[in-house]
Amino acid sequence: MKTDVAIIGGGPAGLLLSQLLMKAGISTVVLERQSRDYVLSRIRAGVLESGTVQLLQEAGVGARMQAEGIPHHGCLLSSDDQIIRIDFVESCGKQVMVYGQTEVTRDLYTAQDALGARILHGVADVVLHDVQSDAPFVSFTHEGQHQRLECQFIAGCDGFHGVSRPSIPAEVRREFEKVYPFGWLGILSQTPPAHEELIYANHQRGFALASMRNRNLSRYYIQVPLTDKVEDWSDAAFWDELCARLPAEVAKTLVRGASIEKSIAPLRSFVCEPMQWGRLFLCGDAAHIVPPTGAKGLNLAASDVFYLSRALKAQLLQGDGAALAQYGAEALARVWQAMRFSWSMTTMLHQFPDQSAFDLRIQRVGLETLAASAEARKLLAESYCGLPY
Ligand code: RFL
Ligand code: PHB
Repeated sequence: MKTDVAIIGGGPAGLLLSQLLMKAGISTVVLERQSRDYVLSRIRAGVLESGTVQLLQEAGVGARMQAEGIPHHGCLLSSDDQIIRIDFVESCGKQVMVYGQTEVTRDLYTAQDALGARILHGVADVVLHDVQSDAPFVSFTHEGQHQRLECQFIAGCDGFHGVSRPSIPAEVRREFEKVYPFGWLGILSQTPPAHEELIYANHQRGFALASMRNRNLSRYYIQVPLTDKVEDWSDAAFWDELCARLPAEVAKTLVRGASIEKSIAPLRSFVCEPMQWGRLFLCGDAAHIVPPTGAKGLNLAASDVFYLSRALKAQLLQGDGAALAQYGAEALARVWQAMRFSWSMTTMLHQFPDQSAFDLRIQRVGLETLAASAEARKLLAESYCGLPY
């Protein structure tokens, strides 16, 4: 098999890259380890930056998002019963779109099918070869057959546990990591959202987030110790703990229901440098992970794809390799901004096991600054809605 760009991983990064390249007349093959149903059953991100929304529109996958997504003009931060509203439109003239990653992925599959995309599911034993040469290739097993995919470039879009990042030699790679001493227990429930905007709650019992997917589908999270298991948490215990952490007036009217999904995600900040090695280019979670507090994971995958698709088009359509040579540096500059933002939101809003009285005062003054200063709210809004590409 032969293609211009071999894409490892059929999550949002891989599918969006394939879509943008194919629309420009560049051929791709996507190799995905899981089945399509499995990829579509993963409940993950929910907030799209305005740049992500624009990119999805440019990719021709914006119609359902425009019809069914919910534009949000602000969000709330609460600390005990004090509530601070961040007005995105007033602060920075932007907004975000609440539309689930599952739906984005479904729309990408539909659009890729319409373009006749080559997406192979259930592939195993993926190995990258001759990445430093002009003729790289990927070997893999599909439906019991050992196969070879020859290509000009390889995009590593295979998430944090994929094979692409480890294909960069260990002596070249530099990894930066911070693991947080807690996780998020999340549930999805077929109930109306607690509030029309997202609420990020700092509480002495721990952080909580009230989010949503649509007018009758709510997504809630609570901070839990890493030792907790999903089985430890009945639905009733989850609702009680969530209500204890949200502002009282919101908790009073919160509608409880059966959980459709319940899972625990650990929180981590991680960056791999460089993001390119020879003809291999990393995109999305394959190169970096953020704690979800800033809603940046999926959006960073989209901005990587923006830079990489533009650079590959310049190279493959005009023979201009300047942007491709700069891909890693350009993407990493934005990645580190999002790292800092996600870390600062996480440290401001969570309870840490070894937190001192000093740390608590620093947290409190962070929230007080947001309450008092329009400039501080503007900075938060700019990062939350997404820095320009
Ligand atoms: P993905 O979505 O992980 O997709 C990578 C794809 O690569 C496949 N793969 C392989 N394919 C072939 N060969 C191999 N050897 C392979 N190894 C892996 C995988 O099956 C998968 O389909 O990465 P991508 O495309 O970079 O997209 C990134 C986003 O998915 C991610 O940043 C966000 O979902 C992060 N994230 C969240 N972000 C938010 O902004 N808000 C959230 O609420 C939020 N919740 C989450 C999350 C990530 C989670 N993970 C990764 C555990 C909750 C969870 C549980
Ligand atoms: C979500 O709806 O899953 C969500 C929203 C905002 C975040 C994290 C997760 O910061």
